[in-house]
Amino acid sequence: MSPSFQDLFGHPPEVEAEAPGRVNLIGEHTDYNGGYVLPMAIPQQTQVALRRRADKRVRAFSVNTSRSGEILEYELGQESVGKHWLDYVKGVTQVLQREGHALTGFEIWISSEVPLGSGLSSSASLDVAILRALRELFSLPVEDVPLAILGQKVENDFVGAPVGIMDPMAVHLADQGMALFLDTRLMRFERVPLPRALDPIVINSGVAHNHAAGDYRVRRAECEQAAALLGVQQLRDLSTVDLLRAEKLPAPLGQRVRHVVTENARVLAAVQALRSEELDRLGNLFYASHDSQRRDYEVSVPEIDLLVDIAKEDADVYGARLTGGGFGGSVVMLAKAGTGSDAAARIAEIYAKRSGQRPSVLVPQAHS
Ligand code: GAF
Repeated sequence: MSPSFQDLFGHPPEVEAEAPGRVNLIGEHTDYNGGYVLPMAIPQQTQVALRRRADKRVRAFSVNTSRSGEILEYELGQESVGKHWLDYVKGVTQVLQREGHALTGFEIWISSEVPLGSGLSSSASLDVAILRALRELFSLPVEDVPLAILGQKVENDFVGAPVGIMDPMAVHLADQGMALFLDTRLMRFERVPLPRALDPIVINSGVAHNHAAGDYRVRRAECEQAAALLGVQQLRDLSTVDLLRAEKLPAPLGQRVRHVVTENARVLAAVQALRSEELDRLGNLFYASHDSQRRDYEVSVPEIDLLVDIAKEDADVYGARLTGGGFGGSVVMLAKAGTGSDAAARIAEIYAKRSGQRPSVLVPQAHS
């Protein structure tokens, strides 16, 4: 059994907080282009427990990496990147202090059920859980959207992952059974209920990704370059009529633009399809999104394509697509209500046999 806060530190915590992982239903690689996204929370959570100290020392323990009770330490104001889970704690304390928030040291216990490197936002879930706990512990005057922005800063400015705003917004503000329709430029959001006729399924391919690594950064840079060449601030400013112009850009910029522009349109169409419960249409949007990620944005891998292809053959599935940053991770699927668990088990079994990978199935609770 893993040690509790009391076992490790000899007293109970003062504050406990949690934050879920997320699955993005549709709207991939649109957030850093000022576009639309449609994530929802998953039941898997990151939990943290904290207690203040009188000095500047932070003493941290993670159930996921150390069952033997090893506590890692650092001094507030002396945060340095270690390419380690402790970076998320250090990143949060550095970002908060730089924003002028007064902290003292603390003890922190962390436990996460969100699988790492699975495209389900394990890191944003950790950032937001720590931010929520510190906000409560030190009564910090931080509102909800600014808290999500701080989560993004931890990733961008400290960890060095050039991610967009979707994940911290999703894990902080999305609800289970409700999609969070977010306009990332205007930072306006709306919660859209999932039809009762749908079971969302998530299957983790078993192929891990890492966003601090090169490919995500390259895609982001390609989008910025394309926007500059087309004379717009962000690719959000383009519509389908601009695609002819985009085709004349040096390869592969045209196809990157095509993905972002068509994906933004698919998010808007998906929100309509959710509201009108047009489930076949929604499923087709999922498949179209996957094709666009596979051919135009080139963020898929053969294992993920295999999962989507197997889903296409399943009579209970409306649609399937790669979710999250890509280069591995998970597939999100929409199945007929009541069939989700069985369909997921079936698809995962075929996939395991054909790929040699060890998939894991997560079936988010569809309705609140
Ligand atoms: C990752 C990033 F963290 C998000 O900001 C987003 O860009 C996503 O990849 C792709 O849609 O999850």
